[in-house]
Amino acid sequence: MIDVHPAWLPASAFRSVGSRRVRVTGDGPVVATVRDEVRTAVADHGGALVEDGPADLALVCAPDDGETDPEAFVVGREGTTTVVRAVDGVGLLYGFHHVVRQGESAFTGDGEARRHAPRQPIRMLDHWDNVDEHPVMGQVERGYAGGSIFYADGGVREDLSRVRSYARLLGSIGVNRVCLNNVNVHRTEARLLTDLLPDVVRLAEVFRPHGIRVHLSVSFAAPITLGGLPTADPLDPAVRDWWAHVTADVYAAIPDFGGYVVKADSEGQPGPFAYGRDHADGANTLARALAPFGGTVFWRAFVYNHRQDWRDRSTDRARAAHDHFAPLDGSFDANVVLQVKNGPLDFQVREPVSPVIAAMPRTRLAVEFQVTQEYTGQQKHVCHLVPQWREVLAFRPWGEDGHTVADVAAGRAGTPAGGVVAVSNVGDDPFWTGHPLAQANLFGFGRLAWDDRLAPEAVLDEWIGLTFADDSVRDALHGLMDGSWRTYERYTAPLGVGFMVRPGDHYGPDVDGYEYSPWGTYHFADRDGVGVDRTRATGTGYTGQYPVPWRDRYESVETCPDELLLFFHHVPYDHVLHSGETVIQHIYDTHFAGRDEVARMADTWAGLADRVPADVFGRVTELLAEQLRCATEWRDQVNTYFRRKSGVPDKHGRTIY
Ligand code: GCW
Repeated sequence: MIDVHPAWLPASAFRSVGSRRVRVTGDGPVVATVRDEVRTAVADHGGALVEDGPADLALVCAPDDGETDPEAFVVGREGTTTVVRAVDGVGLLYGFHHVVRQGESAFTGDGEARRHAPRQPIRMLDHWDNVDEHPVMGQVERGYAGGSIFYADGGVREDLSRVRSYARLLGSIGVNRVCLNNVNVHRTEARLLTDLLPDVVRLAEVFRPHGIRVHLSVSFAAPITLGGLPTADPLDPAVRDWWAHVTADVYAAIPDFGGYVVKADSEGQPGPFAYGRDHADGANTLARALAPFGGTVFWRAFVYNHRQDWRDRSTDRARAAHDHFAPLDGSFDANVVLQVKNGPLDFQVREPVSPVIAAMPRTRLAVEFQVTQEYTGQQKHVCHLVPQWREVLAFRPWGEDGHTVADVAAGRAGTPAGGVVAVSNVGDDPFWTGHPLAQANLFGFGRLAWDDRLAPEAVLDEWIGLTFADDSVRDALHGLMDGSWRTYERYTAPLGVGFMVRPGDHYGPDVDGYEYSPWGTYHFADRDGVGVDRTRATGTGYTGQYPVPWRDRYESVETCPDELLLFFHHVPYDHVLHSGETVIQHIYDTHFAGRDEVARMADTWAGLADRVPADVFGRVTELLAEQLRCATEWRDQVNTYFRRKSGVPDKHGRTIY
C-alpha cells in the first residue's frame, strides 16, 4: 500500500521530459521548483539536467523579455531545442507543466512559437477545513476524503510534507490562490489571524514556491471575539483600526498574503446586518485594511433566509443573492471581489446560472464552483463535473451575441476581473479525494480555470494520460466518466428541481426531506403537479432577475429548457416536454436509465482489473458498488413517490414499488 497516491504527477508522467537533456535558466524560488522537478524527472528516466551545451528542452526565465503577464509563457522550437520562455518563475512553472502534459508531441510538433496565458487572473481553491474537529461537520465541512491535510491536534501540522505534495499538484494546474480555512469560522479557526498566525506563515512558505498565495477566512465578529471591542460595526473607527492593525501584522509576517474570504450574515455567521449596515459597508472596511498591502477581500454572495415557512410561497431562496447584492453594484471598493455561487441555490446537480453574474457590471465578480461533491455523490459516486462547469462558464446571460460567464469573471465583459473559485475536495485520504476518480475534478477545475474554452473530454484525456501509466485504459475511462454528471442527474432530482436529498448530510434520496423544513421548499409536489413557479406572471418573480433574452425564455414553459423546467415552473404531470415525453414518464425513464448506466459503469471498470494499480482498482470497485446501491435507492424512492402522488402508471410497466 502506498502512503500517498501521486495523483496526476506519477513518475511515468515525466517520461518525455525526463529522458532528455534539459536546461533551466533563471533564479528565484519558483524557478528552483522547476529545477527540482527536472532533477527528479531526469533521475527517474535517464536524461540530464545540463548547465550549458546542447539541450532538448530549455526552460528560460528572462525577466526582461517584454512580456507583461508573469503567468504567461511562450513555447516553441529553436533548432532542435524546445524552448519555454517566461518573465517570471511562475510562468516558467506553468510552461514546464504544459510540456509535461504534451509529452512526446512537445518535441515532435510543428515547433511554432505560441504564447499561453491564463484566461482568468484568479484561480482559487477554498478549503472548508476546520482546525479542530467540529461536532457536527467533522474536520472538513462537506469533506469526503478524511481529515484536513493542514491541521492536526489543534494547530497546523508539524509535518507538512503532504501539503508540499498538494501545493505541487495545484501549481501544476495553475491554481494561484488557496484559502486555508472554512468560511464558517469557529472559535479556534478565528485565531489563525492572530496568535496562530506563525502557523499560517509555515503554510504560506510551502505554497509560495508553487506560485500560490494564501488567504484566510475571517469572522466578521473578530473585533469582538479576538479584539475585545464592544462592537464589530464596520463603520466604527475602533473597529476599522482593529482590522487595519491586525492586517498589517499579517502582512509583516506574510508579505504576499492574498487577503480574506468572508461569509457574512449567512447561515448563522455574523455580519454587517447586526449594525444596520449593508454588505458594501462590511466588505469595504476589510478591503481598506488590505488595500495598502495589495490584498483582496473575497466577499461571498451566499446570503439568504434559512428560516422559511413552506406555506409562504413568496419567499424564494433563489432570489436572495440578487435581492441583496444587485442594488449594491458600484459601491464596492476596487479590491473587493464578490464571490457568487454558480447557481442561485447551492451547488445542485442542475441549476440555472446565477442571475447575479449579469447584474453587477461595476463589481468584480468571481464564480464559485464546488469541487467537493456535496450534492453530487460525495466522492462515493463517479460524477465528473467538468462538463457542468464548462456549461456555466460558456453560458451567455445576454444571449447568443453577448459575453459569457467566463468573460465576466475574467474582466473581458467590460466589468473588472474577479476570477474563479472552487471548494476543494481533498483530505488526508491516501487517494487525496476519497474516490480516486474524483481527482479528475480537481485537475479539471484548474485546467478550466486556466482556459475556459477547453473541451471537458480533452481535459479528462490529459488527466487520464498523466495519471495512468497504461494507455489502454483511456477509452474505458472516457466511457465511464465523460457522461457521469448527466447520469447522476438522471437518477437523482429531476428537471432542475434540486435537493430531494437527506437533510443534514445531503447524501442519498429523501424526496420530502426539505419540503417542510425552514431551509427552503424545493419541489411543491402534490397530486396535480410538481415544480416551483418562479415566473413573474404567477410565481416568485425570480425570472425577472435575468436580462433579455433569458428572462423571457425562462418565463414561458414553451421556451424554458427541459432540464430546468421544474426549477422555473409548476406543471401538471402530463405536461409534455420538448423531448415529446410527459414529465411523469420522463421521471420514470430517466431514473430507470440512470441506474442502469451505473450498472454498466461498474462492468466497464471491472474490465480494467489488470490495467490499473490494485489499490486504485479495489477502492473504485468498492465505491461503484455503493454508487449502484445508492442509485437503485434513488430510482425506487423517486419513482415510487411520483407514482403514488400522480396516480399515473409507467407506460412500460416496469416495477415501481
Ligand atoms: O452548501 C452549503 C453547505 C454548507 C456550507 C455552505 C456555504 C460552509 O451545506 O456546509 O458552509 O453551503 O457555502 O457557505
